[in-house]
Amino acid sequence: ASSGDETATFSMPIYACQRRTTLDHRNAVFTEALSLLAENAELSQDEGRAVAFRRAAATLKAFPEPLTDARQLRGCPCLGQHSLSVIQDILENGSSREVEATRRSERFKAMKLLTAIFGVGAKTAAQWFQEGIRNLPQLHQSGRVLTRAQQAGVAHYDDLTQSVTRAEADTIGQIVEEAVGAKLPSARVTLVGGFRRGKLSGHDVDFLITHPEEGREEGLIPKVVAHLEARDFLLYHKNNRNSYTEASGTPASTMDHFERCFSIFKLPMPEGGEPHSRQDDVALRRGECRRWRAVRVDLVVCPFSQFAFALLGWTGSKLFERELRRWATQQKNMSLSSHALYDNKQRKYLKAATEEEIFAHLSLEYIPPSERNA
Ligand code: 8DG
Ligand code: MN
Ligand code: MN
Repeated sequence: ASSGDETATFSMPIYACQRRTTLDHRNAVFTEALSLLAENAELSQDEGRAVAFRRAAATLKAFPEPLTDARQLRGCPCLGQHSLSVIQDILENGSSREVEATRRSERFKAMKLLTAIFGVGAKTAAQWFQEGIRNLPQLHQSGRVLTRAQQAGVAHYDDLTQSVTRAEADTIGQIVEEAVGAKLPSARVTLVGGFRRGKLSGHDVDFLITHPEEGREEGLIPKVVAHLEARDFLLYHKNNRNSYTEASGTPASTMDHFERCFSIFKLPMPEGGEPHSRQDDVALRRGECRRWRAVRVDLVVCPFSQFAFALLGWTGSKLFERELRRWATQQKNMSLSSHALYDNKQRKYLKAATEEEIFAHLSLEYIPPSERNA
């Protein structure tokens, strides 16, 4: 293709689930800018815009070389006018005016701070912002009645806004395995979420639990929670019972129906370890020594026959998951969830024991977890 210019064009597949996206890539300046706009759209509950920016960011994460000229992007999918103008602005001026204005805006800062409270979503934060609440002291002064989750979120705010390390995730993994093993021997615990994708830190730790004899896993969460509570490992938990039936499994949906527990762990810290948070500094100045920190942990239990689907669904990234479901619906006339894959044409469920089999059912090349960082 010699059209008279020297920039090579890459052909990039449209869906993020057709691409290999590793954690390290060449265009962080651009992906961070677009991700901030996506986050802002999410905080404004503008889902359509948020997804558009997420997809644009994902395209740049998969772009194989540093971007120096917008013409390099010809043939790349999911780059709308708005995203392209942000990219152009950064190429010309080193930063995007819109992004920097958003980053500095009072609303964005307050919404980020408020939604960082565990149990507070964009809707609640927007309501509080409307009422003039901008930070934790103002939230306290307002006398708002908080849910039990939000109370825990406020109490452990500093710890929970500090990222979790891989080492901490592994320690929690041992605690969870011990508890699960005590209640249901030969149950399997798998680390999922960002850590399974190779991330070195995360906002929480996610575990998927199953047992090779289907049915044995039923009702496991309350038992494991009781075991953890007796050993003083839990600061907060909320259990959900399994509500899945094949009828509720289709159509493809983001929310699943597994038995699960959203929790805050009380993680013992190594003696004499480095202080982790501002709460530590305060404690240390008071001459106290902090022996633990709070960490968000998600526990999910699935029946063995749904394990591959649950594993795929809980490994993420969120955009990769969304793109898988979009591919299934638009290209295959199938419905994918964390429970099952339904073929609308054959009118039947397609079984799978491994993630590889699910990709094969979807006629997609297998993408390993470390390359699902879209
Ligand atoms: P992070 O914690 O390091 O920030 O990143 P992450 O591990 O990728 O994000 P996450 O918010 O912990 O979510 C991990 C995966 O779990 C993600 O792909 C989406 C999935 N997930 C939830 N909630 C639900 C849910 O209710 N249903 C289903 N099917 N998946 C969910 O987080
Ligand atoms: Mn996670
Ligand atoms: Mn999670």
